[in-house]
Amino acid sequence: MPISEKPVNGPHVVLIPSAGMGHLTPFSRLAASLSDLCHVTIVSVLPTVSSAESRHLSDFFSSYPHVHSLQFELPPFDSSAYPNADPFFLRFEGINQSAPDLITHLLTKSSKPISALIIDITLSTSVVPLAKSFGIPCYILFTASAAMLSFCAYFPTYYDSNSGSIGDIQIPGLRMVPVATIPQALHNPKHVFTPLFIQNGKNLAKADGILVNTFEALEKDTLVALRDGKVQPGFPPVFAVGPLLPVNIPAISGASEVFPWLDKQPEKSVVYVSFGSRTAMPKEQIRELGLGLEASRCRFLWVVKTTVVDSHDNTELEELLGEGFLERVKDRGLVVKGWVEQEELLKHKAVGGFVSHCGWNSVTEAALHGVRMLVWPRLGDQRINAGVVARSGLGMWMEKWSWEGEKGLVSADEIGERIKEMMADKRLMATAQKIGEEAQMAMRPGGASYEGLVEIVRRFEGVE
Ligand code: UPG
Repeated sequence: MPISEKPVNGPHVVLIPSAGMGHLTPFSRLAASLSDLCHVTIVSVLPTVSSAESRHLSDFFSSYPHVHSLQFELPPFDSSAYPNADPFFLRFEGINQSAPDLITHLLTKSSKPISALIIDITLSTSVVPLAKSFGIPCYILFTASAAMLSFCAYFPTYYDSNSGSIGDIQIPGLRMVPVATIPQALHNPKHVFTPLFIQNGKNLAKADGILVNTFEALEKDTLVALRDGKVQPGFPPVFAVGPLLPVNIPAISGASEVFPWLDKQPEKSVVYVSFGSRTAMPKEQIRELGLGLEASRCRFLWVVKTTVVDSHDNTELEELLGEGFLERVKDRGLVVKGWVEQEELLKHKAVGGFVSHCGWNSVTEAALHGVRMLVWPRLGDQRINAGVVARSGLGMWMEKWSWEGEKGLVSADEIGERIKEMMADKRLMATAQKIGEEAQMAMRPGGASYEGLVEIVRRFEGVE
């Protein structure tokens, strides 16, 4: 069925995203695509952690009025047991603790019987068993790479058989994940994230199916190993449904100077620099990055972020970047704080390279538009994602560059040299363009990811 023809009847799928734009963005993209094939409800857990999430939800529901919104006010959560914990990790834990109330609320308020749930991986600990107890099929939308999915699937087995100590991990049927690549939090058994991650990994295997925001051409070997049960015997069916296409919502009023500036730059000349929605670098490293961009002599558009939660960010650019920096680079660099329309920006003809923290949405957006990358992972799944970028030829990964919690600065000279190298590398540019064509093809009718989505809706129909 063409994705543009809206069915009058059809199954009803309820999406439960988790906290942070990195998780909400792929869920709203999936909701938009599915809403052409079936009835869709999105559960919003309120209040959101960041302002970006709150704006995104309100814009999304205004632009997609046929997607039903169901709000759930999260009961107060006592976080005193986790001093200094990341606010997004705390929210994952908070939602899990309130999951029975959330599901009861959903069953009471839902306007139509529920054919299936699609939930975020961070909620699988609590929601997969609850869904089973109510007889509702439960799928997971995995918002990171299939490589990270293979790691999540195997990690609990590894952890239990090594009594919690961590070294290099050989994923069965796939490759070695070096200890330095493993998400920081997992090195500490007492970290709020560690038991949650292990439980989520165990419950992943009990879901009715896993949707991954990736595509066959990018991660074929990993998808095959997961489907063949090599990584984890008896693993549920895995559907590659990406790169999920952007939603059509009005631009958030953020840095308004960006597009007029880009319009004036030569084709493929601009390096776009951004570390996602929630990754803040130490101030000294931000200064080195600025000096590195200056030393590269490339044109650049840099989105600076100093805090994990956007509403806490009050630092002035001049103070952050050092006196005179903005004046010195003004002819070829634009530095902004706040939200930019990244997906639109990556599509712009002036953008020729992307320096990124390797959040998976950023990778899929660069892939969709065939933009080469220089990746500097900072935390969590990002080094595992970086492996995908490097293996596929979409970009360069500087494996020795620092990662959150490690000492030492990456110098301005080194940053400048690598940026020049990326922008001069014609082979990298050609490979990225080819990946872009494959990504676009995957999402067209007949393409593997598009057909994956159609197949999932057929499964929902079977249980309606
Ligand atoms: N974005 C904008 N404008 C901005 C900043 C971000 O549009 O100014 C968008 C961006 O286009 C993307 C999303 O926000 O769609 C950010 O997602 P991502 O690139 O994945 O980064 P994070 O926000 O850091 O994502 C979190 C984790 C990351 C993980 C991802 C998916 O930090 O490691 O891969 O979630 O699970």
